[in-house]
Amino acid sequence: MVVGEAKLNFPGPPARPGGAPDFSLIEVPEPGVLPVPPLDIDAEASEPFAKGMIRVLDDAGNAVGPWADGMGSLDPAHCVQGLIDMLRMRIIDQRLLNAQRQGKSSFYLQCTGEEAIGCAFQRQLSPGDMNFPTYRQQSLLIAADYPLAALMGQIYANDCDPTEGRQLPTMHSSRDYGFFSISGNLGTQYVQAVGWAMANALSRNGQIAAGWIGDGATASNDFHSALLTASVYQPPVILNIVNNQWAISTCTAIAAGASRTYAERARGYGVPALRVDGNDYLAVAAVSRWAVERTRSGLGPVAIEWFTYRTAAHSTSDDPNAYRPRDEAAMWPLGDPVERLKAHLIGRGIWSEQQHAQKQAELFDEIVTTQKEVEQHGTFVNPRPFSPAKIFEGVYAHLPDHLRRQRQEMGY
Ligand SMILES: Cc1ncc(C[n+]2csc(CCOP(=O)(O)OP(=O)(O)O)c2C)c(N)n1
Ligand SMILES: [Mg+2]
Repeated sequence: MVVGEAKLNFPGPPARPGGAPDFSLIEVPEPGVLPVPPLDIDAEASEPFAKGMIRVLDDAGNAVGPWADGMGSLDPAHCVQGLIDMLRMRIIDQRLLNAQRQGKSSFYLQCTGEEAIGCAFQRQLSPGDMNFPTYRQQSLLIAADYPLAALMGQIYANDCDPTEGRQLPTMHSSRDYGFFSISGNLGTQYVQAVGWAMANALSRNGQIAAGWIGDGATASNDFHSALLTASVYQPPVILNIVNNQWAISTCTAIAAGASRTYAERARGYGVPALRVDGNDYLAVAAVSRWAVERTRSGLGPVAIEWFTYRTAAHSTSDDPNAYRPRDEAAMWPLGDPVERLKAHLIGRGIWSEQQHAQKQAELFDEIVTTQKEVEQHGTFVNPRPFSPAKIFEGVYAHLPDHLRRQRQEMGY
């Protein structure tokens, strides 16, 4: 028997600024290897899916394996729509980042590199289904065709903002577009999604919920209580884990601990779980369609770990060059979701470099035109603030007397 000394483990990232990016510990399985499991798969049988990784697109842009054609995601119109959704998302993120840098808003937060996840997932949902997103799932709104003026108005907190200046920029809210109000307290989305799904199972209306959480936030208690509750009551909920390798400046090894994957952790609660290449639009679309079908058929919850990389800063309040090598994003072994889908479509002859450039220019014009219109309604540079009386609206159906008096004292 080996006798040692007790010591603590302090996980760190594989490389720090000034060092060479190191992804040698990341296993990238061949695409096309894992089968499409039966919809009623249980947690035990889902082990290879939770430990492995479902991938469709190979390095040359070919779609391979049973997930490629089995779920109908190769339909040309669907693929082109996916590329346009992601391009639109990327341009909007860039424009709103620039606007914050120009002092026109207080805050912004991009999802660059993660566009495939929200865009492909949303296209598989139906009206009435409800996402419980974090601040990095604006791509769900893009693929739900949410009005751009409302999305941008929310960032400027002007009168185009449906949340009327009450929420931090990026914390959108839209019942009609299946996007539950974002809570800044991470992890809460998971318990809310499970609770909403339970209520909907009781009323038998056929709608499903989707909870969203980042890798870092899986360390919160809410992650665990939501999974346990889902495992007990079997409500119609898809529990998404977006593993983008970072939680602000904290590397994913801290939240992962000794677990091999986050999908494995979910499986430990008795919830079937799959892990997917989140930078592969076709894999995301196919697995999302499978999960939606399973959940809507009353087969209980399912967890999905989307494996990706946060290419941009955490937010406009963050500088990743302080804690990771400058060129780490460019070295990410699973590539860029836009480039990979584009290469696939060009390879199939249903897209071209010329069409791509033209579409990008069209989208840019459309987005800039809307942005200019929305900015006329007020930004931090030309503020047109809401009346302070707004704080008394939108919370109570009937304003309590003490608040009515306070409003009167304020002169409204
Ligand atoms: C309960 C709670 N704790 C801490 C924070 C502060 N916080 C905001 S974002 C963030 C990192 C979250 O990382 P991750 O869950 O990986 O999501 P990502 O930003 O990578 O999408 C933290 C710690 C918070 N908002 N809520
Ligand atoms: Mg993260």
